[in-house]
Amino acid sequence: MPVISRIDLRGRTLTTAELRRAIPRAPLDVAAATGAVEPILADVRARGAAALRDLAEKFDGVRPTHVRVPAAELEAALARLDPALRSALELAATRVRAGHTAQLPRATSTDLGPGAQVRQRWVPVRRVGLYVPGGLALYPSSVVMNVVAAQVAGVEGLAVASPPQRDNGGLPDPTVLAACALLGVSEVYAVGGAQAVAMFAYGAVGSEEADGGDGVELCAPVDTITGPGNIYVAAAKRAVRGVVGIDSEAGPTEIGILADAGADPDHVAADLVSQAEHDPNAASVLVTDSLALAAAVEERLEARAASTKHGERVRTALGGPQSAIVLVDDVEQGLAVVDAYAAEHLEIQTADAAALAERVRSAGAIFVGAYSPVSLGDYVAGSNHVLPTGGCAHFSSGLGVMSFMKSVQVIEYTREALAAVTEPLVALANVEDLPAHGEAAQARL
Ligand code: HSO
Ligand code: ZN
Repeated sequence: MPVISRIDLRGRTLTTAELRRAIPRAPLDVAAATGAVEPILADVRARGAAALRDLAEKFDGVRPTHVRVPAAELEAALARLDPALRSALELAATRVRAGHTAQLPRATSTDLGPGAQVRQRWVPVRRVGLYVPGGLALYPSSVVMNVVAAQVAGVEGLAVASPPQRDNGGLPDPTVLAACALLGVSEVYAVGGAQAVAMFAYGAVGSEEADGGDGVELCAPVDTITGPGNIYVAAAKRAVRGVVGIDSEAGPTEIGILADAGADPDHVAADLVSQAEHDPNAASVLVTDSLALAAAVEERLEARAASTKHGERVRTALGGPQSAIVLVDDVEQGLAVVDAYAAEHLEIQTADAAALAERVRSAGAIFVGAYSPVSLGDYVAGSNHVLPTGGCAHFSSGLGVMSFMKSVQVIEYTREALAAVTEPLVALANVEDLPAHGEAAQARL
């Protein structure tokens, strides 16, 4: 069996819908988990910390003494953090902070005539809950991406929840604790899964001495919940959406690479493999007009899959229907294919890569040229690695300061400015059979 399959689009003229279906995606059935999470949400809502302890025992195999991690434990975790890892996290945070500060939106003010003004100002949400998964998908770098974006947005209250670990005395993973402490996050909970989403959405009161006692507010409700998680976390976020804001639902991770004959096949293969090591369902897609490159990449994929640490996972991901080498007539057709695919990550390794990148409408993030691999963006580029998957890049953006901000419009007119538009205002009010609307303006004149 070849390590990756081929899809041949050469000589074909495809409709928009055919183009969008040209590269298959694994279906993600979040709704299937709804039934399982509803009783959990209800339990946490009704019983607060007592439910959180019971659910930890059931799902994480440990009953945490402290639902909220004591400050001393955060400090201890930071003190034990490997110095090289600490400076790597600091570099990541510094670059992400710089990249995100530049995203801050400016207030606008529009004069619509003498004395007629409409303004728009941007405000951060008051309080954010960040979920950090345990297990295979435990990424300290994701803590940096979420926390720094919220901090730069100006969010005042930032709480983190991560599952209690049996081998860490019922506390979350020590690297997560250390990353929180490093970033100045002091409100951390040993709560996992759908329970964490419920706690953030509804808040929770204490139940034992360690929580401050029965009836004492252990965790206040948040305004926005972000962070990745398994299908139960996704289903729980979907269920509380509307009570709180959520970031987009994360599906399996994806890389699309648009490359021509000039690309280095070993670098292309390395990047396809690096995405595939995340998950057996990860998608690695190469789009190229060069048969020679396709063949060379296949050979390099074989070699890299054989030698890399997570070779089995990589083989499963590369061999799945969601991964492929797509052959196209030319770079122009390739551009249409990657734009229709709307990959979470898109690399462009062609002549004139920067000019091509400008023409892409849909991708979570674009990595331009030979020296911008996706793993750079995963960690230390200064961009955010929380990006839309599953084609959501057609209509949504990656995580950034705007994920934690909202705008308020401010309207201020003088008497004369109101008088100048009262006639059309009344006309619109009357046609909608809402004459009191018109009267509200006329009464002032
Ligand atoms: N490529 C992942 C992010 C990540 N990679 C975290 C390593 N750690 C999804 O964007
Ligand atoms: Zn990655």
